[in-house]
Amino acid sequence: MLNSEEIHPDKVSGNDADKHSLIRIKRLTGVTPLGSQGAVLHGDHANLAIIPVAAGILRLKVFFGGDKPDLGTTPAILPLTQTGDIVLTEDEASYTILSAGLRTVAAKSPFGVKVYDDSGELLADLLGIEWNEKRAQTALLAMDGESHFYGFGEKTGFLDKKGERYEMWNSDVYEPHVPDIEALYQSIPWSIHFRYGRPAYGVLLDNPGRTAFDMRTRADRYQISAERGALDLYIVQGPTLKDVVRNLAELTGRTPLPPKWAIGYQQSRYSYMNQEEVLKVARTFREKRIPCDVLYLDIHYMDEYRVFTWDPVAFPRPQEMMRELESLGFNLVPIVDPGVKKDPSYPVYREGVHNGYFCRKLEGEIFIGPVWPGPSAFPDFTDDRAAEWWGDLHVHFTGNGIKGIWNDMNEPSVFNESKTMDLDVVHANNGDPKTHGELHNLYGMLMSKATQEGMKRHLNGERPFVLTRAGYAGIQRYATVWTGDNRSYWEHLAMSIPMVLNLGLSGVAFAGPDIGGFSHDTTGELLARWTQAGAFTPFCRNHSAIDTIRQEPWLFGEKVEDICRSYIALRYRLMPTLYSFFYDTSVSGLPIVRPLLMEYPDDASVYNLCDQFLFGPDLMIAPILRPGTFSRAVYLPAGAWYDYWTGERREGGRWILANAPLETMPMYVRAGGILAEQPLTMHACDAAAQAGPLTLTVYAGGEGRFALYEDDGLTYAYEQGHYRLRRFVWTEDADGQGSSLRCERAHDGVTGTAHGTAASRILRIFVERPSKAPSQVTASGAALLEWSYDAAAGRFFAELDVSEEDGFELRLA
Ligand code: MIG
Repeated sequence: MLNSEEIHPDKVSGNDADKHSLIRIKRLTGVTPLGSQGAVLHGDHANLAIIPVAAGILRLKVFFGGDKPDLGTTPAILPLTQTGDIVLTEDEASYTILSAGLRTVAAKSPFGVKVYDDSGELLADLLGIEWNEKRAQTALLAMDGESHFYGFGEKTGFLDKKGERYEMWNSDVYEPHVPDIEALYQSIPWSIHFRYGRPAYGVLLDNPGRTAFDMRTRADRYQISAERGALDLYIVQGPTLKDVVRNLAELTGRTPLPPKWAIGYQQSRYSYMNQEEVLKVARTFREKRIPCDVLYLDIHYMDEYRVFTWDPVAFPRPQEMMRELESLGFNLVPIVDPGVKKDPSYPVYREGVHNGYFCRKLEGEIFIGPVWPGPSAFPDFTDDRAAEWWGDLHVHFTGNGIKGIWNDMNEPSVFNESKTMDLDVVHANNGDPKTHGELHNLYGMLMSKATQEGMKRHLNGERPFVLTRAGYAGIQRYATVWTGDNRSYWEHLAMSIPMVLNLGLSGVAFAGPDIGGFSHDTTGELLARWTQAGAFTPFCRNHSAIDTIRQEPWLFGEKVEDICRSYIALRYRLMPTLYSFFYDTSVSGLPIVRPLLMEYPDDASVYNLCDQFLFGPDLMIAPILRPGTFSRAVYLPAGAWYDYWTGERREGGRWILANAPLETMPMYVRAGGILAEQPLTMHACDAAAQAGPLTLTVYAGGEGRFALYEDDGLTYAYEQGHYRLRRFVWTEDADGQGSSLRCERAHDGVTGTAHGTAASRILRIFVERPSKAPSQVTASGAALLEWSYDAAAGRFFAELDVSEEDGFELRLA
């Protein structure tokens, strides 16, 4: 414990900037064109390469000495090929580079770079580049009183990061979810600069060493700095927030479609201690009819924490356990840490040493650091040979029917003073050796990449699931992210929302916190409220720490159990909607859960609103975030909204007071919203869900769009076109006399039931509050089996047989 001595006046040091003399580019002295790649601007002390890499994406890389920059990237960046011409011109005061979507003007003296979009609006305004004698470099970018900041991956605090400073250095700090923590498990060096009425843009710093984003120190500029290695920036054009995030996806990729079971509810505990306990938890879920898809094995399943082993006493017959789990419809996801026990009789260690797969010092000595198994070696995932070896070790799991892996401690976390690997370890890096200090933030992502690719090699065409704690930009291509060791605090329930929203704005759509909280003891009320909110985070897992109260949903009395059951069930009923959102993010890169600002970028009141969020574009989730609280203020943006529970119509553009007894989490659907539901099942891949009728609910009062995506939920057959995409469009006649729901089959590659989706399906359609009581209802392209209108509720219902049709139109008049 610290006491007040911590703030002793003698301890307060001066500002770092005073201690170092800073050098900066003052003026430009010349230019070297790089042909179709871009150009190099020569400064008085350093050079700046300006490389348009894709439409609307500009790379700016500072380098010292020579004419040619090293244009290699980290694996975060996808291979991009610039299209279109680059035109370089010079006048007395500046150099101008025209490229697809952008105009970049570099002023000669004093030096500065302004990046404009093709409508002539100023995006990034780079005021300067400076560095100290150790060549720690900083880019200074203009901001003003109207600036707001988003992104930064996994960070604590509120949605808008203005006035904050963050470090990017993957860190395992226990219980780190406090506002002043600057570095967490994930490092996504990415900021979005947003101002109302101005085009938004983002900046990615592709440097996996220690970097920082400072929106705190100066009022008129924000600073992006790299302690070592290159200042390698990507300016990403908007103009809207959505465009910025879509363009980021061009650069760092999208979340591939997960297996459907991985988007179901998941239950974990540090640890389920033995085989019998695992099965008991599984059976209890089924007995209690609480839907659940996945159970987790934390570190106790291993033989003295040796990775790729089973504890022979606690887990004597894993195959038998897996068979029962499978028959109950569960998947099992075991934890895999990177540390390999230093034990000369342990095959994994021996193989790793023998083949040179472990991280080493320059002199050849293997880096050994203490983690759970005691002194351990760490695979060098920067070496493709080692990564492939590691990936193939997972046959240990796939051979037992395991399809998902949980990567923990992969910052990497080491139980020593620096809390991580020695910085002078030299990673092989496929022939381009670099120190751990230079590559630190890549370690976790490369572990998950090796894991995902290895699992994929051994799953016979099924999609693997990988969950990770550490990551870098691009992690979404390989793994789902959970936010690490939060606590069972109401404050952490509240904080999990902006955290997941900013992860989504950083390219990581598939993320979520430990529902109920990891450390500290939850209460029934907290678990009920957290499960309500958690039912709508893309990743939905209840997890808790050793030595805390157990946290399965049935342990806090009937009322809490009922609440957990009904919200988890709601997630399962909405599975067609959720899965379609996962499809959408896999092609667009847009997040599944969104801050209101993303959908209402002109609304001045939502720039930091993060105690409510949108699930997809139309469904507003307003969780209760405090104990003993049974109502809350909810902001409804302009337009009409429907109370999900009562159907009551509310006018937006205002705050309302929502009623929220413990069993109710306020939810609202935008007028024009369309939600797809299926019959309740106990796990996501249950065939009953595919066979049962699909229900679409249209909330009238505005134009609506929804794309329904279906496939087998399990394999890569969709890559060969075995999926079905239907676009629903709801329109209303201007005179209020009629409306229609059109369905267009955008893709119909599913043939028969072979790929999991039956070709013929009954569609049940509800329309909440059509503008008038329909008297004439017709369908073309589908058989109208029946229809009715409940005048009291203002609800229209129709049942259609949409088998074998290219599309249909349902018309209400
Ligand atoms: O706390 O493996 O964040 O989810 O249960 C140290 C045990 C190690 C940290 C993870 C947590 C997991 C725990 N691990």
